[in-house]
Amino acid sequence: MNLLDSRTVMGDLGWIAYPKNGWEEIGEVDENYAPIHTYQVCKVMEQNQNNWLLTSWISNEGASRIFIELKFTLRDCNSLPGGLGTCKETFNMYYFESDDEDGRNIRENQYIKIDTIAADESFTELDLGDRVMKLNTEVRDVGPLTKKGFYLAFQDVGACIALVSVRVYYKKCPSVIRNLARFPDTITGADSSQLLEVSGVCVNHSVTDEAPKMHCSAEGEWLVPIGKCLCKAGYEEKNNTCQAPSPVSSVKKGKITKNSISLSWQEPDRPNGIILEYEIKYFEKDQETSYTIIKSKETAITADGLKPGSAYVFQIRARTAAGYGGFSRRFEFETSPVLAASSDQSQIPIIVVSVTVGVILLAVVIGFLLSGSCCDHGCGWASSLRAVAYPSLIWRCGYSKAKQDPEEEKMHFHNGHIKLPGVRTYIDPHTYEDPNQAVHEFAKEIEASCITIERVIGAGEFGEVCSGRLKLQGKREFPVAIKTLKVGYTEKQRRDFLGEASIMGQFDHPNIIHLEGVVTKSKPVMIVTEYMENGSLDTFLKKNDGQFTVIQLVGMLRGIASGMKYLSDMGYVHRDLAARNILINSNLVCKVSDFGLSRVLEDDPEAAYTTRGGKIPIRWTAPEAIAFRKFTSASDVWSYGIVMWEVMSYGERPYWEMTNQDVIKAVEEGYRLPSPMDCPAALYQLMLDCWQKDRNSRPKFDEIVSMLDKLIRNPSSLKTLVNASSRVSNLLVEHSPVGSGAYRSVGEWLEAIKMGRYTEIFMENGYSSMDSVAQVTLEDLRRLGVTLVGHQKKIMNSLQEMKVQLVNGMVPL
Ligand code: ACK
Repeated sequence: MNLLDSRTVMGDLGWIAYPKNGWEEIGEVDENYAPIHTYQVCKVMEQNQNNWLLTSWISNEGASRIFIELKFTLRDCNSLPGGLGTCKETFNMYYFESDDEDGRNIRENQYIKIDTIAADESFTELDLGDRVMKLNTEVRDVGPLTKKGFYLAFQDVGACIALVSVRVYYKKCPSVIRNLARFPDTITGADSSQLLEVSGVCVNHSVTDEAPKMHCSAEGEWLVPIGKCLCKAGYEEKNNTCQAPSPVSSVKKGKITKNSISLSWQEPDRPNGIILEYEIKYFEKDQETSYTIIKSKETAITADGLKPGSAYVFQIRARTAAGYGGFSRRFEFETSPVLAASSDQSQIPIIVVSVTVGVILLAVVIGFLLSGSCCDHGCGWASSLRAVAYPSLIWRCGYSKAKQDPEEEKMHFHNGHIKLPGVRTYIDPHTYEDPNQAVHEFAKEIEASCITIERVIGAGEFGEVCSGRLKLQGKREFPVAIKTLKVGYTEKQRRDFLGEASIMGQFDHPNIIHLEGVVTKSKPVMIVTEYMENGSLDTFLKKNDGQFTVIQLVGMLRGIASGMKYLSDMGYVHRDLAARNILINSNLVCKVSDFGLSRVLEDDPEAAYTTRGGKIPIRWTAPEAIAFRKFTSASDVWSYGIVMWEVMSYGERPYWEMTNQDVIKAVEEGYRLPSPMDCPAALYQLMLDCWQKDRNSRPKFDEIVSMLDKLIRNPSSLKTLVNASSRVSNLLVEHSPVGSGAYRSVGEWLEAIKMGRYTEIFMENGYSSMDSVAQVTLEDLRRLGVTLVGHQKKIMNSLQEMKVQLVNGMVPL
């Protein structure tokens, strides 16, 4: 946000030059006759110059850190005949804070110096002949500011300068909507490393799921989104807003008997998405406190078990992916009176051709009628009869929820009470008799024609992984990832492949990969998920070695911990948590994925799992899970510690090239991975906590999330790094690249720290032996062209570490 831009001021700038014959404004105009406010001074031949140019008062509009961009040209003193003695090639910039414009007359010595400004490029008379203008741009920042505004001043002490433009601005994180929460325009903090925590406000028709927050960086970027809002029941998420499916407007009665009423209706006029199911609420007229809810995927139901000759009120609402729409108006229908109806047998279609078939059908109907009240009375003989009649149906009693039909479920309420299943827990698809039913319980079926496959992005366990686009009815096309099942699969492979979708489909969290649906009715069988632009985290970090701020890395770790907290709350143990199984999107949001290996955590806290012949990822797995297959959320926490280490070391392989057997032995003997380079001490401590031998002493995921939140809120707590000597003391096995013995060559050393790209430059500049390398300074690195700060740090830390090890007598250099 500009506070001043001298190029856009049409009239007088109102700046004052002192003395009057120092800085002078050149009255130039541009091609539109707008004034160009250029000030120049060129008293290079005269001694003791002290020329001031004072700006008018500039309001800081509440910003506490402001930036000043200067554009200027400067004459090269060497090109000035005879001027060398007095000629200068710099000028000074100052500021003075004041709440109002009264500060104008303060003395120059009350101004505070911001910096000496030098030119990157100066020009000579020759350049001018060729009309080459060498315009310099310099930016400085000032803060924290405590008053309402300030003046700037430019002091010339004998240079030949033309100040072409002055732009004063502050940075802000522009208002955005993220995860359905609106974050306001936020002026960045006063400190250049400060992150401001900003709370978001849920957009209309949405409610808080987890309090939405983001962090505004000093650079004006939003970082580390936390929490989210969800559209209220009946509203659907569309372009960062929530709009509801419209209510069902037309309901027709069908067949009516003394105990049942059949209804049908039409889809709402504006479904605003795909209708997943309908909810039909009904109750006996004037008995609203005791009602029944039926859920149906069809646009027709039969409400049975009703009283004869009684009026019933019905209301229907539709559900899309975002939730329920509003209920329809009330529709009232009446059952037939007792005398008017013949009997319940009237419902049995008389299509039987033999007495035997008729008897079976009758048994089915009796079973069906009795089942409506089964859960009210316990699951006695009625359910076993039902089980005989419908052997493939899942029959779940115990919480007032009965499946009447795969497409329909019914719940009874009294005085607003229903015995709901309690806390939502993960259901192991293996508990389903028919795995196909599990898939369709938790995953939407998508028609293959809605998917456009664009390109292959990788190979999965069961077939190719592609990127593409999904166009659902009433929704905009959006990018997706598509996992395919290769042709010629066995039934077991199909089941295992779709098993992942049955697991993923049960989760709904911003840090868990989101399942869009499955294609099972045509070939190839596919699993469609949200698209994560940056792919898997380990590859992404390796590709971007040293490129992120610590806060960005902690933001990634926070996301993973939050996703894992959600999974552990659901009683789900991942068992294969590793950076390769985390996906990262273009906003650097990390999501847990790969639910292939995982198993449910049963109610019994002592329950342990056996791997059904599956491989255990040794380097990521807790010792008790390796030794006696005790997989719990606490063993996931161990793996999380390894993921932290992978993230902080930009995708380094845990325990490097040690063999699995050596890793198991070292860990068992109490050895742990050393801190990654440049790792904040607080983060390394957290890793060590995750790697406690006693699994009960490890932090829980909710504690990890809170700890990371605290660090994000207070970034200065991340400034204390694990120092090189304490890193060395943790090197209990010889596995660090720099600790792995004397390097035979500079090339070998640079390769080991993944800086091999600089080998040639080192050699060309005379750093051909490890002895000469030991003398390298940061200045030398810059001179050699190692400009990336991350790379400079990596090389300097490695050198420092080698020196410490030398002192400790650990490694001969
Ligand atoms: O590192 P990558 O690019 O990210 O390569 C692997 C590859 O497919 C095989 O798993 C990529 N991948 C998997 N799921 C997704 C997804 N949802 N979005 C983007 N890339 C994905 C993964």
